[in-house]
Amino acid sequence: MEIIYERPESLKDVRTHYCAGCGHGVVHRILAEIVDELGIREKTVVIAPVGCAVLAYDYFNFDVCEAPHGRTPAVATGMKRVRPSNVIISYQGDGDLAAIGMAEIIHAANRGERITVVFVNNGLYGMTGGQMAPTTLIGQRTATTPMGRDFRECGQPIKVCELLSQFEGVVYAARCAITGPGNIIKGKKMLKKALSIQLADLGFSIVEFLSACPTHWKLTPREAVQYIEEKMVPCFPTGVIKDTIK
Ligand SMILES: Cc1ncc(C[n+]2csc(CCOP(=O)(O)OP(=O)(O)O)c2C)c(N)n1
Repeated sequence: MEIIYERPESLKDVRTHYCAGCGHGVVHRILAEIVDELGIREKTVVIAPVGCAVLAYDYFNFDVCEAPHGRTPAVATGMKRVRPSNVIISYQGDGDLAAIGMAEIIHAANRGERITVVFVNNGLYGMTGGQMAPTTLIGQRTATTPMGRDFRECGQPIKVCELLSQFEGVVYAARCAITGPGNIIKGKKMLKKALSIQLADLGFSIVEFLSACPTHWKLTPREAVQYIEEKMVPCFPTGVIKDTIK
């Protein structure tokens, strides 16, 4: 019999708390598949954020460590330096990474910490009720920008991968959109490369996932995918932004 579907060993057989259409579940699945494929389950540690992925330890079948809001790069740094043969993944939302944790990520990237960052960008604070994040689009309505984000009041959306690419310590930065099987497979390839870079001890790597939050975008899951393609991708172009290991 040909097996066409199997749950990765790195993913527990439990229901998640994620809303219908949320991208976190897809990112978990991709990451679990890669960890299985690379045979690194016994040495992988995800540093989980404060945000909707806070319960990641319930879903991954490998070690997960919790960090205060925005501080996963600091915890990841400590763990990687103490246990360099482990694979350390800093898993972060956009509020976590680009708002409260911006200083952490900038300095970890600048130091070229040998960690991999999984950056799930859904354009707002999901867990706390859909407030504006640094990545919120101009004109996007959120709980704290009910009239839409205004540049003069709130600045422009911050392009994290482009920003971090300026640091020499960053060897790989790429962005993909969770908008269908083709793009999800592209994202998986990016993340596999990022983790391979860490395994080869080459430097800091980050993969950004443009990810839906139908609940706070007030869209159906299908409309949310369209929103990513039509609104997010023009602002946050997908593809490899920096790759020094070609
Ligand atoms: C020090 C601190 N400040 C604020 C909060 C409240 N808080 C919890 S999650 C969150 C935002 C999470 O948004 P994001 O990182 O974008 O992740 P998402 O939930 O969208 O996946 C905030 C502000 C907190 N837990 N700790």
